[in-house]
Amino acid sequence: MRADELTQNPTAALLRLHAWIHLTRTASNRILELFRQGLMKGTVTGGQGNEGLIVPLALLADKAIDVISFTHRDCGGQLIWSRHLCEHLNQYFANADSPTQAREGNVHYGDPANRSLPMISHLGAMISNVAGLTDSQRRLGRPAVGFAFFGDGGSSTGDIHETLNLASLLSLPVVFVIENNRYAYSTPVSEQFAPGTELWRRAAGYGMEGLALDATGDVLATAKTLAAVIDKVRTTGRPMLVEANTLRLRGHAAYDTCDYLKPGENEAFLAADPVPKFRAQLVAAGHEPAMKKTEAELDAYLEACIKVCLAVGRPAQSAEKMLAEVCAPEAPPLPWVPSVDSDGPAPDRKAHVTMAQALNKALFKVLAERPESLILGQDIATYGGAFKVTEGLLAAFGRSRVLNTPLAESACTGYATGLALNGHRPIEEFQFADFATEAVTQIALNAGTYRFRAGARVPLVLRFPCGSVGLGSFHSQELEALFLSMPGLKGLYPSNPQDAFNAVLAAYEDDNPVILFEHKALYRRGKYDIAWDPHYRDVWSPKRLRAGTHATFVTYGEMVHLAEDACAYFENEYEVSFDLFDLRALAPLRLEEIRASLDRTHRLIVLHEGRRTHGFGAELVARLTEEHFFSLEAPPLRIASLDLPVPFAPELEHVFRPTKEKLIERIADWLG
Ligand SMILES: Cc1ncc(C[n+]2csc(CCOP(=O)(O)OP(=O)(O)O)c2C)c(N)n1
Ligand SMILES: [Mg+2]
Repeated sequence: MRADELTQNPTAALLRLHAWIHLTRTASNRILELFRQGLMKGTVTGGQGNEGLIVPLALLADKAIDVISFTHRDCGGQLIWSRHLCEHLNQYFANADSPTQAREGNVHYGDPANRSLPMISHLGAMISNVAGLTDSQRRLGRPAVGFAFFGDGGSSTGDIHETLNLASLLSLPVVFVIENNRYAYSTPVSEQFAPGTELWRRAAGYGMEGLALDATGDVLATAKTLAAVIDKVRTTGRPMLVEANTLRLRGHAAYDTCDYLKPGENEAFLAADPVPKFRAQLVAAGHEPAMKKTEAELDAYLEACIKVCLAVGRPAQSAEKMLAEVCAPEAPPLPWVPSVDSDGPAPDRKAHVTMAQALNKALFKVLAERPESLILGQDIATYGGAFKVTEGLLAAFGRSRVLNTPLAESACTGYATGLALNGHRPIEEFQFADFATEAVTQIALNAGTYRFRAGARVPLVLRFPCGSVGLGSFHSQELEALFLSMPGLKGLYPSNPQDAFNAVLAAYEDDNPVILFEHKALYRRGKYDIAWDPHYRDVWSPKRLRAGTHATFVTYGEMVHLAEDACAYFENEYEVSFDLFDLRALAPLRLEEIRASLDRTHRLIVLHEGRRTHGFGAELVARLTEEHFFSLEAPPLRIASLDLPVPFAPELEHVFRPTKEKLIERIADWLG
């Protein structure tokens, strides 16, 4: 619906609004009935009372370019944006034709290919994705507007603050809409904000325009206000915050007893219901015959769709298919210039660099050769990053490709995810891996699960400077076990400059979120030659560094160097040799070569820097021994850090983590 239709042909516009509002309300009511009949699983959170907002807004959005993510109150918007009413119903039935292949329930679906992003339960999480995808559209030259919704309850989350600030800072044309129905589940606004709080006024604090509108009143007036907002945001490119007064007529969800409502409150809600008011207004204007005809047609259509969807079978129970679709399939290699630099083919050219410089070279190469790339993070632009890995990139590629970000790891990761969903390929630097815990929801629950939930690709590289170098608990974490226990995330952990260079290219061209673990002690651990390596993708497999017979020794990251020293020691002193493997890729794990080694050596040593309990080594030992148990000649040796927060003083850190001396001692004991 074009904005000018509201004034030039108001009758047609009113009848169209009425048709969608009627379908939305009846579909929502029927879904609730079907749920109560036990035909739908999970839960149902109705949008009854929100139609006066979401229907005009979704009709006015430009569905060819705009970006949106609906909430659990936005049934009307889902119907307008989706391909067919049956798609919506199939999702609720969680049947074989569900748009999420029945992997997600009720409102948790969208159409990422058409820029409708499926919500996750975590309130507030989606709005940064909308901001990112909208920016992606703008970068591609499309005058898109984003629409991001959250409730009065969701407005208290940190993601909301982070994203409003980010959107204003970066001038992202997003309409942020607060659906204020005065309750968060059972909690009234009086227990959410200080008295007198008007949420839309927060806009001023972010340097954006804000306004309040009553979406329970005159639908045409609401539509005109929204049309003006959309036009302004599209033209100015600036975000806006709209607080809409809405209603939640059926409680929080189907199971809600609503006994927390004050006497008379429900009656007051029903009296304010925009749907009968709008209908009465149209009847008074003489439109009843036309409306009745449309209503009858839509009611019959809804029932026909329900019948069709009820006949669809249950989803196939294939573990293989689900497992195969957690990650996007392997993407074809990108046409890199065969050189460590980008100034023409020079496969033989070498560079003598530290690992930090190797990473810098790889990032330079990506930015120079791949127009869809950009990098973001704290202090990465002018300053060149806390570890100077991004030095010089701003000068070469400018601020739109090399972005300093505010301290907002969650929103920045959500923003990067939104960019990635639309074909951009962001590389995000976390100043220290530790701060990635601020973005666990965005990384692990959102970006990592998009593929499984919605078939979307999220090519995203997350750089984690990790490991202990005398900086204590909050600048030293080894987070591979935390993140890689979540499905959908890949992880590379290079131990030297060449692998680090290769890992950037391999991670970059992957269609999934890839965490690049960069041990800080390796950044400047000496200079080595790096060269163009046509087999750069081999970093996804372990590399055998030493051949030996006594045991298979598996490690990664900085520990590779301790292991090398220990292996040399045992070879020199005891004539005991080990098959030493640098794992390089932590997820997915490719253990074939290591298994073959274990078949020869029958003994296993696993070493890593992270804590022992629930550490990554536990998974390695379990996987490698469950198949080789009866051929093992010794219990596996697992060496890791103590189960402590990382202590600060060098003497204490020395006690905490594996050292060369401790390693030799443990292996010597084990050898007996
Ligand atoms: C971050 C987060 N915390 C808790 C919940 C559980 N929860 C689901 S809906 C809800 C209330 C939401 O209220 P509001 O944002 O006002 O939206 P409404 O349901 O009123 O439309 C809560 C607490 C959640 N989904 N996300
Ligand atoms: Mg609410």
